[in-house]
Amino acid sequence: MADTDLKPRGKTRTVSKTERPRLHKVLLVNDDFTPREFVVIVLQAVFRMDEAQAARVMMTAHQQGVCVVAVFQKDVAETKASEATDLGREAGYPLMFTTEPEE
Ligand code: TYC
Repeated sequence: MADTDLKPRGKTRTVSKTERPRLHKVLLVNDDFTPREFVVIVLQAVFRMDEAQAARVMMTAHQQGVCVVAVFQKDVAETKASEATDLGREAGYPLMFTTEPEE
């Protein structure tokens, strides 16, 4: 009798790839009202930067309009962006941090 069994003879192998969650950028957006020193203090407080790093990030946003502050998992990025934006709002400034997925 002809062999009509179409089951694979060899061992089948399942290769499971664990995809890493995409990282999200936190962006600092320039505005015309928030004092530079205040932006530096917020960057130090929320993103644990030293004063020199924070001043560089602030100046990049000031000159270019926006600067990447750091990358985190989505929930961490969103929480930190909210915390930092809230500190500005509580002090009466329009300081804005946003998030977006990394490419
Ligand atoms: N442009 C502001 C000023 O001249 C300072 C500033 C820098 C504000 C960066 C926001 O993301 C910012 N006072």
